[in-house]
Amino acid sequence: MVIASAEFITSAVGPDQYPAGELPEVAFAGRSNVGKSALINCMVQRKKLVRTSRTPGRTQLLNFFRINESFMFVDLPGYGYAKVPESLRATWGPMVETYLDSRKNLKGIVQIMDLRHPPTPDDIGLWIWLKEKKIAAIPVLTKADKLSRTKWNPLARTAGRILGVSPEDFIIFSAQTRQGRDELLLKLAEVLQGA
Ligand SMILES: Nc1nc2c(ncn2[C@@H]2O[C@H](COP(=O)(O)OP(=O)(O)OP(=O)(O)O)[C@@H](O)[C@H]2O)c(=O)[nH]1
Ligand SMILES: [Mg+2]
Repeated sequence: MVIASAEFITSAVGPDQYPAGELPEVAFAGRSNVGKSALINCMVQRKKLVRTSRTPGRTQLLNFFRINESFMFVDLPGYGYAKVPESLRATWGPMVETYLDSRKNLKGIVQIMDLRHPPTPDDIGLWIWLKEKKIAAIPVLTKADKLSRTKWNPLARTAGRILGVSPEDFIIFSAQTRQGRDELLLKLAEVLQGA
């Protein structure tokens, strides 16, 4: 799959604001600041399609991007960041859960975790929840450029033990070096075709 075009469509909180139409969607989920928005920018090869930030909690709404005029990427707000205001934390859960639970267009989730750290309780919770809901999930371990290659496989094995995933099922990724980009494109094409 080649990504030839990408455009921001809309931000949404609730279902009445989700874009109309039948285009299939893949959503990107993970802890706040893990690199979801940077990963999307890397996939579409645009530096600033999606806003990224050193400060966790940058993405606060569901953001929809139309790709190749034929499917959507949805950037989800991150979870597990304690310092977001209580008011926001109270809306995060319902906002993302309602989306994951009700969105007919949703074909799968890219679950993004930090290669450097073992999956957090929130990561494990989301992973189990997606399995229970039978939502296709692609596990990605990102920020690989921050570690030497020799550390990648041992860390993938640890993450695999924690999530119950075989280590080679992880895509080891870096938005900086584009490590894993081609592999993720292949998986995305599979998920979008409902394979
Ligand atoms: N070195 C390196 N830095 C990364 C990578 N991915 C993201 N970052 C940095 O990590 C920070 C957070 O990235 P974002 O993409 O904004 O993270 P996010 O998951 O969208 O965060 P929220 O929107 O707050 O949930 C930024 O400073 C990015 O530049 C990566 O693969 N390698
Ligand atoms: Mg973001």
